[in-house]
Amino acid sequence: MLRHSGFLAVVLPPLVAVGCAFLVAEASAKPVNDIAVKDAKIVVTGIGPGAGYMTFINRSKKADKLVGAKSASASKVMIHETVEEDGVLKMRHAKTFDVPASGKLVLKPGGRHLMLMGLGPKIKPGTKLVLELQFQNAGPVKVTVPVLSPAQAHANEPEAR
Ligand SMILES: [Cu+2]
Repeated sequence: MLRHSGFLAVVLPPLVAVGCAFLVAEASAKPVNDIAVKDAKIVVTGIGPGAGYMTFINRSKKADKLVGAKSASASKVMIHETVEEDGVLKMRHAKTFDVPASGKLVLKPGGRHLMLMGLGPKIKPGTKLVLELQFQNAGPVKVTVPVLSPAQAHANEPEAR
């Protein structure tokens, strides 16, 4: 019994020290950003560009803007909004998306979204890609986003559950 507790006293302090060092390294590697990205997905059909949908949550009391996006997996990531013209829904290029102060912006089918051009053949349902979003105030935010087929994306929508 005495030997046992002696053993613990010797072994535990180094473990605790290693644990703390690890936590500190983790915290400094991941700075808290004012913009959080939730429910992100890229939908691909196999032909044409992929579409990116997600929710931006602004934790800051200052309004922000998405000013650009890029990915090593796409030749270009465009910022698109959907507008109705003569009863027809059309996509058009938007320069920025506003993210309200202490609020959120939802990118969804039929609304604002990202368009990923020139995705390589490796990007297919079941894979993931890294998207780098550039915000005016919050700076760059990197997210790893799952790639889904339209059927998988539909099954994930809350209203379909
Ligand atoms: Cu589009």
